[in-house]
Amino acid sequence: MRNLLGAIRKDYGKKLASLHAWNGWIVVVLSLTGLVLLAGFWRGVLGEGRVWIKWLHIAVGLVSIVPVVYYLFLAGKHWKQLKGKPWQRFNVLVVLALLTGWFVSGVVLWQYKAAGPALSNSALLIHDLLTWFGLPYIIYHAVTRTKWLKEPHRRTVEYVRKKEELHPAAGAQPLYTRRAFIRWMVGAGLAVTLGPSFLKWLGGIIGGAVGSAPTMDELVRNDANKLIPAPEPLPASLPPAGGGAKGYFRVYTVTKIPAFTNENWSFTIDGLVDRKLQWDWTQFVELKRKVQVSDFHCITGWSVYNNTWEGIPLRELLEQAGVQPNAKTVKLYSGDGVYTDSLTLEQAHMEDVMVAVMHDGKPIPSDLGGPVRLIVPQMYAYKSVKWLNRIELIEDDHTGYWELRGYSKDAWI
Ligand SMILES: Nc1nc2c(c(=O)[nH]1)N[C@H]1C(S)=C(S)[C@@H](COP(=O)(O)O)O[C@H]1N2
Ligand SMILES: [Mo]
Repeated sequence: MRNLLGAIRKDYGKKLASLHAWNGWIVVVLSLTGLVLLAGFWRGVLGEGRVWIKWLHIAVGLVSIVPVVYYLFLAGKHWKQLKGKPWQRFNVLVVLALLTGWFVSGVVLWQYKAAGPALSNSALLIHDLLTWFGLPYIIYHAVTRTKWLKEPHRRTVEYVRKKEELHPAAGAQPLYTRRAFIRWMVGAGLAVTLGPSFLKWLGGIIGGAVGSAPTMDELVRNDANKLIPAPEPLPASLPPAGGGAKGYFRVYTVTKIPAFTNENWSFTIDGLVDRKLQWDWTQFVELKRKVQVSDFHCITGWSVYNNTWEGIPLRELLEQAGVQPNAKTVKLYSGDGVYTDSLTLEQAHMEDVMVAVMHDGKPIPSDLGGPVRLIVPQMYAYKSVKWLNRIELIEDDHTGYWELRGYSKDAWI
């Protein structure tokens, strides 16, 4: 052990410098991949590629602890060296806190199943929070302290002046090199891409935390669907039996958000059924609905609690259509024309699987999958197909959109 420590401490300066560089590159990769994962926009563009980016992010994230641990061996000496430089010491602490915070919350998110939704939810919040405050900090640090450690003597103005005196032809050594310029550009690029998502995220958090949920109101106000008549909420729905949802939905879609009218909307049950059923909107709002209160968990770590959903239990629709004995799988189609998923017949018969029409007493807005979406409270929300408009009973298995792209078929929470 002593020898190991000795070996690590030898060539201390060089090691610290290369550690710093490695760490910098790790942060760059994690930032870029992380931002792609965060921005809803990329979900549609990347499709399958997104799953690879996720695994790259997780792998590099796990590796990111190595420089931190390695640094701890050098920390004693470094700390002494930074005596009288409180800002640099502060910086070291901030960076260590950021890296460990990201690492720990990242591991929880990676192991979301073992961690459970409540823990994943706080881990995601911490992970995002550290990103929004840590990333600008690190970019600033990278830009303003370029060449620190590597060639510390170049930082001083005297060095530049002396060099000019010695080699006047060479001209002044610029304080900011091409590399620094590139970093600036990276920083500016990040700020431009980051800014809007940050504000949106912050708005959501504040809305969620304060409980006034302006984002939900906004979603309802911006409903692109024009379906008449609006469904009348049952007494258990308005005021919502669950007391109003806690948390906020991140709007996920792999396509443009579709918009429906009475003309282009219908709902179909077909395949291996005794009676193929089809409703238009005016018929569909007449169907007898029930109310349930349930939590909604996305596999990426966020949850919305105490949702009051009003809709038709899926098993009642299946009963109406009459499922034939050879049917094994309930295939679910989204009206976006792309997204599908499936449940086994047994899963589809769970009491709380609902073809939902209202959320907290209001029609489900288009951003959240309205006019009709599926709700499967006991499974991760990728099963909860938005803009649901067709249910087909089939004999074969069906692998859904995200399941084709790496999500587990086992979606149980
Ligand atoms: N049609 C469609 N349904 C979908 C998705 C989607 O991209 N398209 N995303 C799924 C995932 S992964 C989640 S977490 C929830 C998100 O629902 P929300 O956008 O209402 O928050 O919808 C699910 N259903
Ligand atoms: Mo999800």
